[in-house]
Amino acid sequence: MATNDLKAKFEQDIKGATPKGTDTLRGNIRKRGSIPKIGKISKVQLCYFQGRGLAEVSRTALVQAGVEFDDKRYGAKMTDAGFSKPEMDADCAAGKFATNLGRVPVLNVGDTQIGGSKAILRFICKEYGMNGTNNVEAAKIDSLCEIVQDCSDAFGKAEDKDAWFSTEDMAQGKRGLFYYITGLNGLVGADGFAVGGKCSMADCVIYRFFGETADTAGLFGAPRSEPMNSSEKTDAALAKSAPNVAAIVKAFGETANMKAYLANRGEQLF
Ligand SMILES: N[C@@H](CCC(=O)N[C@@H](CS)C(=O)NCC(=O)O)C(=O)O
Repeated sequence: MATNDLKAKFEQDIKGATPKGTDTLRGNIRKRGSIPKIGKISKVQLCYFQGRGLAEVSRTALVQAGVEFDDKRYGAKMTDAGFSKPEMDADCAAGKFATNLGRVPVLNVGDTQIGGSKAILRFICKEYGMNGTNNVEAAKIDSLCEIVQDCSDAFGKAEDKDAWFSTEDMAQGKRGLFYYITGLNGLVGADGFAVGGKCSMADCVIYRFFGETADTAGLFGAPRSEPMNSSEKTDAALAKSAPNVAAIVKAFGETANMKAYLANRGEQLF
């Protein structure tokens, strides 16, 4: 079937209409509990705003896995009356985000709507081979993602952001970036991948937190967005104390898929 026909079929499916021939496919999805890989067109749609926020890490997971997906992005702007997002509101009223309580991100996979940024990321990584090759690797990946989350939470709470980058104090209550990245460095691979010598959810999460930068429209803050508000300081800290983590960030951003995605990502609202 020609690519355009497949795309039209996909769009009809997303709208709820069932084109001829999809019943067997849907039957197969139910039986296998899995997404069909139909050549280069997969029936995957990720809905979020025209910004990075809670969806970007899942977008990059799909990108690294080579999954062609409908990257549905809703516009939004700040007005005197508040946050305005009419298209998203209309789709919300139509029940399109019910599984995330009317919020985004939502992932549509065939007939299934998956709500919640973390559930979406985990699903994508399990479905597309980015969650390790056994339960032990999966647990390591999970653990690394949690450590990055701990680091992110601690950065958010740190009152002195300069001390965050400089302190080497390891005592509870006094820890800064150094504590997290030296520990993380010892847990990840030295080959540019966090676990198992291949790209996994942990690499996606590490890149999102330590590597992701963008010039944005600044809808929710500064237009220039950098890891922990400073690529320079983050890169210097990784180079000094966490070369394995630095190598993961570099390798992740330099894949052909990521380069193509970033070149075409377009303007970000935030
Ligand atoms: N825990 C949820 C939070 C979802 C959430 O707060 N989404 C925001 C965008 S970042 C949203 O849809 N806000 C619009 C609204 O609540 O109407 C997740 O991780 O998906």
